[in-house]
Amino acid sequence: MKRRQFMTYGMAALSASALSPGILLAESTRKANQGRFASVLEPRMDGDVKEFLLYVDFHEQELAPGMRIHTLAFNGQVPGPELRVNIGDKVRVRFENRTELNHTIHWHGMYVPWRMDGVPYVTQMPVMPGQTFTYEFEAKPYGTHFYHCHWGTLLHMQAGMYGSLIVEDPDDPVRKRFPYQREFTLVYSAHDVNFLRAELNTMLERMKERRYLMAKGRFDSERFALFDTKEDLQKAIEGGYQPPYVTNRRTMAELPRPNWFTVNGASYPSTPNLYIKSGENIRVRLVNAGTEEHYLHLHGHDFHLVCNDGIPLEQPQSMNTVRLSPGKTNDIIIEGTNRGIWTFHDHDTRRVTNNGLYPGGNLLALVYEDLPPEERMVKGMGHDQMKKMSMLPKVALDE
Ligand SMILES: [Cu+2]
Repeated sequence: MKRRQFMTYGMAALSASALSPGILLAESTRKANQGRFASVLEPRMDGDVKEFLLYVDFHEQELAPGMRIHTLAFNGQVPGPELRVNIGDKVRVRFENRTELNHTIHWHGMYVPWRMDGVPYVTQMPVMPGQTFTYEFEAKPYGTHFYHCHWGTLLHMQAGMYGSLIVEDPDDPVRKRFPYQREFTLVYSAHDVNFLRAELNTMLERMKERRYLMAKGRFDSERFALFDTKEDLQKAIEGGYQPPYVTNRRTMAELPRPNWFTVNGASYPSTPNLYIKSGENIRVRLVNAGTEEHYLHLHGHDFHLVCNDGIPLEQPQSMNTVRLSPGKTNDIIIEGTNRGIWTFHDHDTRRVTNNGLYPGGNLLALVYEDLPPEERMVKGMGHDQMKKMSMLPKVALDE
């Protein structure tokens, strides 16, 4: 069997098994699913101030079985932990930079004082390696927002520096209109792994160079001094200086072209699923922290678009596909009106692939928990076949 044929076969098996009702409703799947949402960061109370610690460090993220990449991550996870506060809360975020790169945090959609906005050289100096910066603001406005790094944004965001920020209102207008018990946050992103690898390596190399120059008193935040003479350079090399020649420092000829599409830091089959029961409403908070436009389509239902960029709509709109542009958040309510297993995915199907292979990317399922046992088989497939499917290797992605 040729390699390509094997892969096609492997992916087809994966498609059938990972979204089959029996597997989706298994206790182990449902338990694992809880780990596919960002954990909520608990604040420390300092008087009446909610204090959070966010740090950034390098992290290895598994996008799908067999596919790991290096990322920049808040608190060791991609996305970063979810911050949940009440409207009007006093919030303090101590941000620690544990990497050798510069960063800031921007509070996307929030009415923060302008000095807290996280734009380097505009509202603050970049938070340099080893430094800590404290952000303070009042939690407003209501709704689904997010935070992300604003230094080298194109790289740092797709490298993983983003997380959801939810401002709750005890008198929630959405909950009033559509009472719900369960909610799910889905944070979308897209990654060009070649770009990530090359740019991260280049930046790390530059930082090594800077550190050397800083130790020689040749570099500060305003000046990037090199060597005065060829002899100086030669001497430095003899003394252990590594010139920045290892990676290609030319400007990228084109913008990154993402080949991995993630929801909560993972691609299908590691994407989170949404669980619902007949008659139940669930709230889904959609955040686009990536560079791609997504056309998110739910099978078998219309849903209600209830918030746009966190702002509640006076008149919720019914639809089955929502366009989620970069930087947008949308809240939707799904009513449990059509028992079954339904996919929820980007209808630009280039983004339901992993490195060009379907199925992958931001494909996930809406799963009814009250599906009766007799409906938990794939139609036309016997029990033995199903069992075999679930025993096949989960993924064959390497070429
Ligand atoms: Cu950064």
